[in-house]
Amino acid sequence: MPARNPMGPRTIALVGPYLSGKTTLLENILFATGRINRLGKVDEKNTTGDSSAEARARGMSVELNVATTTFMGETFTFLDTPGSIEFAQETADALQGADAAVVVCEADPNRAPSLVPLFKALDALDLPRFVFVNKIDRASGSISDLFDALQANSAKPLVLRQIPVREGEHVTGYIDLAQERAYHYKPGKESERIDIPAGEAAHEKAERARMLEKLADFDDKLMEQLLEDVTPPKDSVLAQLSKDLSEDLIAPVFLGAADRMGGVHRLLKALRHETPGSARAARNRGVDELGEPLAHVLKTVHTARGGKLSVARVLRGVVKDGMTLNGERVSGLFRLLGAATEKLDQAGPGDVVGLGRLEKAHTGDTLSTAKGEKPLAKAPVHPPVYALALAATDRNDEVKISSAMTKLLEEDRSLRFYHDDETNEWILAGCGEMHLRVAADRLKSKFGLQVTTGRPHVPYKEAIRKTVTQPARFKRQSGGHGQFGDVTLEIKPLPRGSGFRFENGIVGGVVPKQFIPAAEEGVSEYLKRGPLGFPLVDVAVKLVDGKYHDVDSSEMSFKTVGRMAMQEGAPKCDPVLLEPIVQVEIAVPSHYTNKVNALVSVRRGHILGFDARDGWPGWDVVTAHLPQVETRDLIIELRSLTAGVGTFTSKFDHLQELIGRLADEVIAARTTEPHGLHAKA
Ligand SMILES: Nc1nc2c(ncn2[C@@H]2O[C@H](COP(=O)(O)OP(=O)(O)O)[C@@H](O)[C@H]2O)c(=O)[nH]1
Ligand SMILES: [Mg+2]
Repeated sequence: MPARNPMGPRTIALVGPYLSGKTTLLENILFATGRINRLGKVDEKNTTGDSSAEARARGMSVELNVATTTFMGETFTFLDTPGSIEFAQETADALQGADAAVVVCEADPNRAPSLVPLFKALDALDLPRFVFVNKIDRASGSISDLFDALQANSAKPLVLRQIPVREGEHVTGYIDLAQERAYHYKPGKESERIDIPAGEAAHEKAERARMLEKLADFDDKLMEQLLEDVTPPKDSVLAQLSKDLSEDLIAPVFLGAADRMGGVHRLLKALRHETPGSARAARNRGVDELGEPLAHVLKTVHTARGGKLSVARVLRGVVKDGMTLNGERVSGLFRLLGAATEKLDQAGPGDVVGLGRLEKAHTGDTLSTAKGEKPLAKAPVHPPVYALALAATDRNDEVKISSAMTKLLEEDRSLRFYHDDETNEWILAGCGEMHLRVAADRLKSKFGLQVTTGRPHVPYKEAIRKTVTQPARFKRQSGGHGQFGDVTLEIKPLPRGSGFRFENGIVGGVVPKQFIPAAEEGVSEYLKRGPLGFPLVDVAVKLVDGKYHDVDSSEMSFKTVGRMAMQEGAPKCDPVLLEPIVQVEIAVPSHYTNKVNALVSVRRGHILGFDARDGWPGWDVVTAHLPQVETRDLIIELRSLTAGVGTFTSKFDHLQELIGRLADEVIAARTTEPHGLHAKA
């Protein structure tokens, strides 16, 4: 019998804070649907998801897990996303390929605010969502308090679909409000139907009425029925629930205990009945119905065996192994189960598959057999908030590291790797310390390359505060013809931001024209490292006098004497350290704004103002000037102050004098430090 599958294959993203139980839910779904026959546990490090060394070592997801299964004859691909904000790019890129999301959260009202950024991301994508309140076995408070906390953090109206059944302290099952049936959880199995416990009947009626009232907001007929006290037929209630979900008007809330398969079958049935087909996602992404085969890349992996795999969702037509997409031949087409792959011949609309060896394809790319296909929108790239300086442990590995990095950057759009010319360091930047540590670990596990990491240097500069006139003579007589140069320089401070200015004040040809650029070059060379050990800026140097020798003077001797005059003169000019100040914009929920103000002042910052965050009701943006050195670990403190949701962006603003103990420390560190990496972070 052919499978009933009017919607085609569907894709469900499992999203939510880390540790809420997404990977556990995926494992239980795969077991419940017969895709795997051994149920793993995250704590025992044997789940289908999180199979990479980096995820196993941390006991948490650090990348997307993709698994395709079938439930009651219909194909579903689950995208188990990492919950940590540091890996949010994976999540954002994956969401581009979803028909719906299951927001997995813990049964704890205090944690509800951490869902806000996620709900907002789903709103922006117009992505239908189910809320799955997990770990209900541990819930102690009332379900309505929990529901109210969730609703307070979701712009989308939520509809509670189940209430818990308790035995003593423990939640052991649920009542389905649409069906008005009660079930008892059975670990590892589908829940068992029971009678609605007598003590819960009144609660059930009250919550069901609340559910129907919400639905009535979107349906006049239901509203009339409720006003006239007519009980609406169950079928029409269910139909209404699917319609409202697929139009993204409401989000149903289900309960469960993923680790014992509680609520998993109920959730699967809801996904099967209520998730819209891939046609909606294709339409939403602007894919025309007619045209050549088209797929959207959700993730890029360089597998351990060396091959590149592009995880892509087919949105139109049939993609076949061996077909040419964007000018490259698909070499292998796979159905995915975590790290395992199974070869397929082809994939149709809605399918999520791995495509082998498309070397030019990147995450977010639109693949097609047609030339000049209009590219679909990519998820925005998360800005970097944390950086590490990176050096090869073995210098011979440098070239290999940069080519391995190219691959890691292809896998993760929020990673950046670049050379900072000011501090002469290679910088790895991204979304947090763990994000970067995982990248460094991957260099080792995937490519066998070891690196040393440290805190990046801050590009301090220095300036002078006094004008000095300094003569210098360079004379060397070493048989044959010697070297001779003589200059007098006036070294003068300039206002902040002026940079370096060289003036020629020579009259009467005491220094011949052709030697003057050479003297300037000597001065410039000196400026790279001033008296305190940092680049010297905001200075005017005027060549006011000099002497030359017909035979012995050369460009070389004037370059040398230019540098010598600076070496002798600059230390007498009252040098001062300059520290870079950046302008930061810190975004937090407004009840944290006071904490941010305190944080800014502790970090020697200066508040410039604050404003409501555009498009984020209840959030503020604090604008401030902060010393750059204070932003190196700002994100760590900011996240710990704001339950993980605070973010910031920064850009260079100006240089500012730094004096006293802090300046002494910076100067001492500079003069003792070997070149390159220092102070391990
Ligand atoms: N008590 C309880 N623990 C659970 C439940 N689901 C998951 N866990 C545990 O929660 C932890 C985090 O689970 P995991 O699936 O890795 O969460 P993820 O970060 O959302 O993928 C693991 O120790 C799980 O065993 C549940 O329903 N009840
Ligand atoms: Mg996980």
